[in-house]
Amino acid sequence: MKKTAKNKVALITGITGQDGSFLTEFLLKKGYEVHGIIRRASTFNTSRLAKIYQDPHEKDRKLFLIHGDLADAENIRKIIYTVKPNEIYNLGAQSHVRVSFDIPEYTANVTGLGALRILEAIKDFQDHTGQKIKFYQASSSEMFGASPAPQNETTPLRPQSPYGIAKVFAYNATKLYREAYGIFAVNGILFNHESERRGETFVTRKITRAVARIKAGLDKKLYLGNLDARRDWGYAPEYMEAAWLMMQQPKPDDYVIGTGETHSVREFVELAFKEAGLKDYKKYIGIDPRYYRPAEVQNLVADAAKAGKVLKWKPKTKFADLVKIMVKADANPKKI
Ligand code: NAP
Ligand code: F7E
Repeated sequence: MKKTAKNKVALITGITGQDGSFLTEFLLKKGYEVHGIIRRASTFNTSRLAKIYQDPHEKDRKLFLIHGDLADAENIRKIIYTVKPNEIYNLGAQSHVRVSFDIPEYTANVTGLGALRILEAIKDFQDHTGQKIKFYQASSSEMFGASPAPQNETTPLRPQSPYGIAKVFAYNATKLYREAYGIFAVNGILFNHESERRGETFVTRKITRAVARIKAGLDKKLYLGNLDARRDWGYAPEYMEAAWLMMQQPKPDDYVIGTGETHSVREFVELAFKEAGLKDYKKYIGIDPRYYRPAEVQNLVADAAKAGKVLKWKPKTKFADLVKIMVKADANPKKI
């Protein structure tokens, strides 16, 4: 029987993250059965899934959460053999660039080797069962590192962080398993994408939360690092649609996804404060060198022409609207 979206099964690593939650909503709407790997934590870590959570006792459930970890090959293999997914989206990672300088080995293990563990399990599964599994790797513009902008699928990879190096490893493993074993494996090379669900220590969300707290009188200052770094910032839900589109193509390939616009951290700060009605942003900003990185990626700008042509994907949310969405969502903070 040919699988339509209505009876397809997806397995997502990193389901509790920003992207995982948007992708899950998107796939459930399409009729997929979605299985997500979550890490055991001493506190609830599924808050981003609250809206779509389904109780294990519900009949005709479409969302299933399973404990696991990308560092545990045996567990990953067991999950793949049990779930028998049609599509795997590998979004799980130690995804913070600054933190990767503090825990480089852990980052390499989870962000780099994690992808290899899944690819190996897919290879074995396909050999033993004859059933095909498609694989999506969450590759990153951070892999381009020091390569001048704009960056596309042919730009040399010159990573500037342990995170970037780990992503290059996973990217190359994905390409190799596609070329050597014929696995349908794609790299989505996504530039920075943000949302109201962005982790609180990434710069955009750190700024929009601080703006709200300063406005409410809960904080006086926001401490940041390099204000001159430039990023190509888009809106996360749109990027997850692009990931899905890559998996629906007749042939596996790699695609750059981004807006083609670049803005500095300083511009983001200025606009976010202005959006909240706080005019002189400089009054509220302090520079703390602890947020500098031993090596920095100065400028990222996506050339996403291939995705436009092949996937018919175009970004919809522009920079100013993204800032607006995030400032609005963080308004009225609770006192903590
Ligand atoms: P995120 O919010 O930091 O989410 C990361 C996810 O990975 C979380 O669900 C986290 O679980 C999980 N995870 C961390 N360590 C794990 C481990 N050892 N085993 C299993 N799962 C683990 O990241 P995101 O922004 O959604 O990004 C999704 C993916 O895209 C990541 O691979 C990231 O590197 C990549 N990427 C992101 C961007 C971007 O701008 N957002 C751009 C390019 C690529 P917990 O909730 O338990 O921590
Ligand atoms: O930093 C500068 C910082 O941590 C953006 C991840 O999703 O996108 C993300 O990585 C810029 C950098 O994101 C602070 O130096 C200044 O130049 O928000 P960020 P990132 O490093 O670009 C890529 C594509 C990914 O793949 C990653 O997973 O902002 N910056 N002051 C600061 N950054 C932070 N975090 N905190 C500051 O106080």
